[in-house]
Amino acid sequence: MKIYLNDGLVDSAEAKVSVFDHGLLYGDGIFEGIRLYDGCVFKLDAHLERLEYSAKAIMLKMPWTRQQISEAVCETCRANNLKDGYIRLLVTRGEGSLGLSIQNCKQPQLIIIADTIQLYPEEFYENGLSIITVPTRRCNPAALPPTVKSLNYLNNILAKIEAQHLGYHEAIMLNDQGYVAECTGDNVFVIHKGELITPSASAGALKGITRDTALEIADELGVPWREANMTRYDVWVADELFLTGTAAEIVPIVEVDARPIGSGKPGAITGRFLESFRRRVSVEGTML
Ligand code: PXG
Repeated sequence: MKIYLNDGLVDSAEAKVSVFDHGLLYGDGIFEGIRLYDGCVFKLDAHLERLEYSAKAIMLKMPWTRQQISEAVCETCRANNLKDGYIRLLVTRGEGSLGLSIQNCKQPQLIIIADTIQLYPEEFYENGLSIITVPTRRCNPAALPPTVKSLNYLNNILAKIEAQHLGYHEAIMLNDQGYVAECTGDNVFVIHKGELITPSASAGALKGITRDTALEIADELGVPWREANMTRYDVWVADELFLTGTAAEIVPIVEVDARPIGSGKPGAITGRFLESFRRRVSVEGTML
């Protein structure tokens, strides 16, 4: 497998970073997870814009232009003969010293991995997924803005561990005020009385690229939508619920905290969103 490292492709065995890289020492860096569908990179520009915003927020100066990174992503996919897959793009603060100071971090590292993807089984889309709320909370935005897609995913990982210990694949995370923020790697949407509702970024949601696509689909389908604070109660009494994410796409949720959602079967509106999403990925994107 070929990996893109800083300024070109190297063999995966040669793709190495320093043990003094602040990405490793402190989770000091940012990343994107991107999908390749039938030779087209889905919403590449939106992912690279989010990457630039994350970099700006953590004061990491990237020495590459958007065009350079965009070409590097496509080059990595081509070099690995991929038509469908998952692209993990990381930018670390680079090699520094053992202190927190970034003064010695002179050279950010760009890593692009393009591989095949382990998808959720089709059964999750047909029958829906059961999830629970876990105790680990999303970070308070004043501590670390959840809109920054940083390499520090410990709170999401703890939430995932809590869910998996109880036999669940995904979990709802609340923010520090007790409102629903999102799931460990997916955004949350509720459908209630024909209206689509999702937590805002200020409630601790990542501005998901798939989330944005779901809002575009809502406009296309004429489904009214709004961002709002949601309690667990709002989730339990929803008519339909679904999650969005690059890996998951749009997954229907049929049970939360042992309460069936709606009829306990994937909802009809959710089905229309998933259909529209799958149509979009086959016609949109940056061609390799
Ligand atoms: N919230 C969080 C916290 C995420 O990490 C999403 C929402 C969905 O955003 P997109 O842009 O993908 O629609 C994400 C991104 C994994 C994995 O292994 C998933 C994400 C990130 C890292 C790993 O499942 N999802």
